[in-house]
Amino acid sequence: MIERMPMTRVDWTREEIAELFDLSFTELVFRAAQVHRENFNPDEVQLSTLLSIKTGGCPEDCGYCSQSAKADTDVKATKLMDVQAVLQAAAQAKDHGSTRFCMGAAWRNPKDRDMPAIVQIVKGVREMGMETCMTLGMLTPKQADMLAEAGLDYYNHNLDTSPERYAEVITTRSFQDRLDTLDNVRKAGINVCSGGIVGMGETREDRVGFIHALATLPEHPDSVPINALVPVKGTPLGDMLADTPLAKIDDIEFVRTVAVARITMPKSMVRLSAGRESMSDGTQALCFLAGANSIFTGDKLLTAPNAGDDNDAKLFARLGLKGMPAEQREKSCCAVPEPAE
Ligand code: SAM
Ligand code: DTB
Ligand code: SF4
Repeated sequence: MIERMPMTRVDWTREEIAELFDLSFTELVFRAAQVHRENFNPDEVQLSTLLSIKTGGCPEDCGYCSQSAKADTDVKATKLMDVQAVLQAAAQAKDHGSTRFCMGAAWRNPKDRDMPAIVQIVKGVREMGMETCMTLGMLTPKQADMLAEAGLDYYNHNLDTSPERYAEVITTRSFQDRLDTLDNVRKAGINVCSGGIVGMGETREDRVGFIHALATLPEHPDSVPINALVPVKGTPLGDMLADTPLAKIDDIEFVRTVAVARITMPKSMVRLSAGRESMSDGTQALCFLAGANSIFTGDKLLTAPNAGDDNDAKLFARLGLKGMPAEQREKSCCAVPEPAE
């Protein structure tokens, strides 16, 4: 396979990233907007739809997640959905204007017996002309190769927070486990989608470390989801935020995080992911100005509520934004490698 060359800086230092965060807000957003328009059409936002194809009962203990078997939430565990039911949902998403269909499973990792159905789903969604993305937990090199062969376009696997905070949020796997799966995905030739969550009571230094970890991967993720924690009652972090409301992230700091992601990873799609449902239109507008250019559409994420198509249509009309055509994204994004010198 041809080696893909990093086309943007992957040698950011923590100090440089901290300095970006420290800029005045107007200067930071101005710089991010400039980088955004040098690489993308700033009026276009990619629309993706999410579907939980296997919900709840997950053996991992991620402190934010409603689907962990260790959390005390209302989420009911289900089996992997039927292939046909998934394809039906994908067709509906396409009718609603989505160009990418993202599927999530509450697994630590897929079992080998799950792989034939997963492969059928990827092939089926691709045949409809949509981009496919999956997030299934940790992958072995062999599983990553199977997904690549089926035609999977993207694999989502988040680093979630800084390496030093990781063990406070999740104890059932390590930061290195995450890096290993990202490596397997990249080596299989699948585009990487990796980001994380802010608003988990972390410090500014953690946010610096989180962006630093992403921006210094051997190659920037093609897509970087920035989630704002959706606090879920019965999860350790949801309960922590309910007890200490002051730990909630400030909107301006959230926009700063988006802006720093845009500046340090100029060619990546920066996705304003979970948390939009409780975000004001003004904050979302600032995120788009600061370089966010992808969202999840619809009323539901995996288990948590999302902003909803009606609200998004109104917001897009107010802001003069439009959906990004799939072929446009292909042209503007780092997913298309340049030949090595
Ligand atoms: N089990 C797989 C995994 O962990 O990689 C895939 C599904 S998991 C739900 C995908 C991502 O959703 C997590 O890495 C996390 O970033 C995000 N997420 C989960 N719960 C969230 C919450 N309550 N608020 C914000 N983001 C959340
Ligand atoms: C990502 O970073 N955000 C999406 C997607 N990848 C799979 C998931 C958000 C989940 C929000 C909580 C929930 O719906 O349970
Ligand atoms: Fe499981 Fe993923 Fe939720 Fe963690 S984030 S508990 S791995 S579904």
